[in-house]
Amino acid sequence: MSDGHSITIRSAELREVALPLVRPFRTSFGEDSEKRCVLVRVEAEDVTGWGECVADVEPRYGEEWNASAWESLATFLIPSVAAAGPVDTPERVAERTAWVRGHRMAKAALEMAVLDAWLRAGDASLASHLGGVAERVPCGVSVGIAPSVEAMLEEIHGYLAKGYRRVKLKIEPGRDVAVVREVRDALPDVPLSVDANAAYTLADAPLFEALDELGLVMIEQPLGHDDLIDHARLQTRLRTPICLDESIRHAHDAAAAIQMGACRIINIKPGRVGGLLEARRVHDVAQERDVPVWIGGMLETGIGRATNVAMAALPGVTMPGDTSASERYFHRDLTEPFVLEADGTMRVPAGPGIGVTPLPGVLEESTLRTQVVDVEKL
Ligand code: NPQ
Ligand code: MG
Repeated sequence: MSDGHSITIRSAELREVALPLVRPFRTSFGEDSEKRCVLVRVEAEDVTGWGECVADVEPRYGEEWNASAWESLATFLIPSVAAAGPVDTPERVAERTAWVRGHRMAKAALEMAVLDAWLRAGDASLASHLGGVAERVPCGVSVGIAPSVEAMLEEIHGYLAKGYRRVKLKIEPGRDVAVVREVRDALPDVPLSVDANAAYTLADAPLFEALDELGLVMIEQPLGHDDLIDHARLQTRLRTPICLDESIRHAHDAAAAIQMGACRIINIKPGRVGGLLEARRVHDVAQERDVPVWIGGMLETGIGRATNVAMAALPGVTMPGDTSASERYFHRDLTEPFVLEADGTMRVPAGPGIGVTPLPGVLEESTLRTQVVDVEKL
């Protein structure tokens, strides 16, 4: 895909930002009322690139957290990429950081920034570079665990009125079958799914057999975050497709999970698999095996949201993603807001690179700390 141009990274900057959420987001691993993440900015000759890391304050969803991402980027990842000379293709980022084991969220943020800069230098959009075919993508919405079913239903009705095409309910032990059944009874025809964020074990199979009666589109990551084999065992007992999220760390995991029957659907998150280019390989593996995929979400600001929406334009992405509008999470996004069209779709950014940049005022007001990584001195 390289069209022959290269960029040289002159400097890089890390920035931690905080944005208040419109409502607290509760999952089986905790509740957040603020989005906090690390941004990477790289400067090349005459282009700037931005990347966003999907790690959170604590390592609950995955093994990384904001401070670990910051440290791995400043100490190992940025120097490894910048000191090795011009970047003639964005694949170089993964190649030059492959010696660092793990830290996929941090690697993904750096790749995003370099890719953004490289694409801008070549005046190409991310969606077209990845092989995107859609100009608009269908969107779903993820609903946090609420204090009551009434509150949950009120929230869901609001999303349906806006046009969202699929509703995902977060579940946790004690707030699962009964809640989902009530929501299903109230909304018999709505495409509904659940996400357990790895909160159960195979001993809970009877609970999933009860959920199996509710006509769900999928059950996302019911079991261990690093498990495949128990998911395969559970899938044999269910008609509802299992969708894996946390368990898929790279394209090889995707191939293994599909082959052993651990899932029938995959949630792709570029941050979880170490970058957008690996995310495309997960997509390709699934597409070759006729397994549907969709693009997940990590409450990204407009920077990461733009790349999720670009990924969603790929031809194998056949289900609505958690690519919700900016207003579902933020009063004021870091970029121009992403909006949901009345038909429940979102426009894929078509401008160069990721297609968006932070709004200077919001960026300034949201910043908690910055660090310049002066790569000239390496
Ligand atoms: C999921 N996302 O699919 C994740 C989980 C999640 C939209 O359901 C801060 C950073 C808070 C990342 C909360 C959705 C988060 C987060 C939930 C990811 O499993
Ligand atoms: Mg999930």
